[in-house]
Amino acid sequence: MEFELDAFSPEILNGINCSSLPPHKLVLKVGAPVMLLRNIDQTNGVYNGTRMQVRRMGNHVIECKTLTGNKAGSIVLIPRLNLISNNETLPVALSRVTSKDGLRVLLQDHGHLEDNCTMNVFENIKLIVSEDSIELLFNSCLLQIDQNENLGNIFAPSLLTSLHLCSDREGEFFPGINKIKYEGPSSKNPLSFKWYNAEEEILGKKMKDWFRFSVAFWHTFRGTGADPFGAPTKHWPWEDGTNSVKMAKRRMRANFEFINKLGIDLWCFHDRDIAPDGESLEEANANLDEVVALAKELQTQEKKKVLWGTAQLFMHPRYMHGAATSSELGVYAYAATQVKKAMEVYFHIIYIYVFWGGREGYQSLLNTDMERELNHLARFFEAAVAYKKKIGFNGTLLIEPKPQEPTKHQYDWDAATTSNFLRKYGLIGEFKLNIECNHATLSGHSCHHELETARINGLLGNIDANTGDPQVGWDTDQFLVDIQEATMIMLSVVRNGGIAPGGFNFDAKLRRESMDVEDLFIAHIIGMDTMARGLKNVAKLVEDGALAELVRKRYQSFDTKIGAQIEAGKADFDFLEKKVKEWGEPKVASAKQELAEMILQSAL
Ligand code: XUL
Ligand code: CO
Repeated sequence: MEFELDAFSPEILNGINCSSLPPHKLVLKVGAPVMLLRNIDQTNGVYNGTRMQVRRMGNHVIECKTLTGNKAGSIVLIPRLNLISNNETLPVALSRVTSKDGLRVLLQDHGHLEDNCTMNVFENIKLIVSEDSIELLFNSCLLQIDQNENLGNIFAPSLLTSLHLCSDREGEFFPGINKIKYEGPSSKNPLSFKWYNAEEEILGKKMKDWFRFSVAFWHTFRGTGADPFGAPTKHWPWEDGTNSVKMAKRRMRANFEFINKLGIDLWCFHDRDIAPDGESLEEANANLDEVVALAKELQTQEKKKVLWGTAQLFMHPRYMHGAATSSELGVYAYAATQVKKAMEVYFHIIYIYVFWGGREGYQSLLNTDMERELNHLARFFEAAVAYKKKIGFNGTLLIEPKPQEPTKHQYDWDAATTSNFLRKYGLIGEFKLNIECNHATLSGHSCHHELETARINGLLGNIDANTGDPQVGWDTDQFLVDIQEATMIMLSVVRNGGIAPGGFNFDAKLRRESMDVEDLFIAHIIGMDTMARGLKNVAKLVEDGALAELVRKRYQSFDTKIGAQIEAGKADFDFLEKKVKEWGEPKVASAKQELAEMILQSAL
């Protein structure tokens, strides 16, 4: 019999057109009456048997007017879905699901499923079982499964026997990855440090104390790999696709395991990336309280601390015109309230509070009162200083300059602009700067330039260690892997005598195409190794002394009595004119730039 059935080719079967079967090919025209053969949205009257009239044909949907049912006369969109799954094991019933109400799952052996477990049913489907619910994640959308429903549409029972059971990730998030150790430059193990040796002493300080490395929570734990042209690429195994407080807490545990395994003691975050925003300020604050309480507990237990924390004043649409520089008074007040809450709850867990003004700037000067906005920004910072003092928070306040992106022009353009702003408004003693390397290059400077500008103004507070791509003009936030750049950065840090209580925060993300959990480790390892090489190179330069000598010699004409008079501001123009007449044409020495470059290279 089977053999005989096989003898009919699909072409012949498709050609059968009889009254009891729907035709193989349905040609629709505008105005044609049709009947739906599947349940799409029963509550809205779009179900198996609904008669409709076609109004318009789109590439992906058909617009129809319903003729029968409880919502007759309404306009509905019917998706033109392919009913045949191209994943052989993916049940057709599931592939048809367009809303969570439409899903039915037969949990034949639910008795065997442990509570609090997550199962990867397929690549894009996860089943999460907890005490009071069973949830299904389908392409990261949460579908709640009602166990009491009549199990009509079926998940093939055989699938359940092949489910891979795993824990709810309250324990180990990075199984198989041990604590990263220093193995030296000859090691070929990607999960080892080749240069960063935490306890090794360089120029009188342990490496770990020069760097005070930190993991940026937003990139490492909230980065999805999405870009303006493409969907998320990262699906970390501990994520359940929700933005719940429960998920936020699990992610926090993952963060502590991650920094522990990397041998890092610090991390950085925004309020809204550690805890979900809420429908109201009260709800958002309650979420933050709950997650921070866990972070505090874990910090104490693991002896970790936050390098810097901040409030996210750029993501929510309310901040579209700015936060402290918004044209709307209510937004200014909301931003103040958010910073106030952040300061209160971070108080005991952070070293530094950072202000980054992604929306503090303008898109057009035609509709902008720049003077007023800058005055508002200064008032906002003054109020933050006052509040910090009021509550007795004695951490450092930093401003992180960035010239643009997302705003066309950001007021904290670069280190020089920001220090001028601080001076103008009498805030210079209250704030320092958080220099980010990719922001430096966006402003047309090198990171070394920005660090030197901050350093000579006594404003170097912290470094957001990352880099851009020389061929790309935006903030790509890559892990810094250029040994020469790292050496220049460390020249400034060593000249500054270190940056504690600041440190090096990896404000850097994996490339979109790197999606393995292991990549998170590798990226931080190479970032840490690169900075360690930079430090070691600076130690060589310091011991060698040739570069410092070159610079000293270059200015030696000022190491004289008259040079000292000039530097002390005691040489007026009449005096200098008298000297020029006495000396005649000055001799000018070579700048020795290539020699300086040769000396630097000998240390790399
Ligand atoms: C944006 C940036 C931010 C800040 C914190 O370019 O660097 O992540 O570091 O808001
Ligand atoms: Co940054």
